[in-house]
Amino acid sequence: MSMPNGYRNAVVTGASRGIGAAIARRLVAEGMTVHGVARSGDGLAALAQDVGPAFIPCVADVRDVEAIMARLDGVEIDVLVNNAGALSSVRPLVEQSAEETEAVIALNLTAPLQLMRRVLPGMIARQRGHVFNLTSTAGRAVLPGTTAYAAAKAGLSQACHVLRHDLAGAGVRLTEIAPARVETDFYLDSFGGDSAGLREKLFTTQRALTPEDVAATIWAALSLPAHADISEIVITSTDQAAGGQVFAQHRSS
Ligand code: NJP
Repeated sequence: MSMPNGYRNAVVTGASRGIGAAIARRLVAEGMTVHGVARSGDGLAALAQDVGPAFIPCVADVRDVEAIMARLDGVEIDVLVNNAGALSSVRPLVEQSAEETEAVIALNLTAPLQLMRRVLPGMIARQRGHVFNLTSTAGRAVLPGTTAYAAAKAGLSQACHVLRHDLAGAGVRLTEIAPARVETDFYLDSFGGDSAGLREKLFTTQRALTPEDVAATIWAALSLPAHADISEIVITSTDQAAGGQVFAQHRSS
């Protein structure tokens, strides 16, 4: 299978489940070799078993960028998807511990910046590459209880705007994807409590996006001609508006 723009190797962070696993699965299906980063070896191994040898597990904490780069030594990375992220808890900033606030920023903002800092020089030298940063509608709308997470995602979004100046003329593309609600375990971890009830409310009574919708969006941007660079995409389900502040009750046809 010939890849668009000669891209062969991708790195997807947070590939053990959810959106990252769907992206990895899609890129492998389209013919790419995907290095999937996450802390959970079991999740990555299960995906490798399912999709085959073109998916290569890289068990690492995304905050340890040098460990990841050591594992990827010699790989010409054409596509980087900074997807690993977490909301942590949903509560006022003053109720978070100092450690929790710091961890949210380290995961959602510092790690993607550090990974881009290390991966972009190779892309620029080869004049070939595409970086995706998964941000959030929480970085654009006001969702109470998400102060540190929203700040990290808004910060990553602004970093993309500034980085595009550095990248102008380099032949390297940079796309921010800001999804609204996607059906993964993301919220279940953050809200705690009755996960079956929460799942019913978040994903059935109100319709959400699927991880595959986000993977298809990434593929659509990737498969454009190399000079066409989509800067940002906000994607929501048709039942959602205003960055998650408004949900219509789902009306099935
Ligand atoms: O999250 P989830 P999603 N080092 O919880 C990994 C954004 N987003 O797929 O390490 C390395 O199902 C974790 O693996 P593990 C969101 O902010 C989502 O929904 O094994 N990896 C797992 O693979 C995030 O940026 C929604 O625990 C680490 C993955 O990250 C992206 O979309 C809405 C790690 C998380 O899987 C994917 O979220 C929105 C670490 N330190 C934005 N920590 C949504 N779902 O509705 C975590 O606006 N991971």
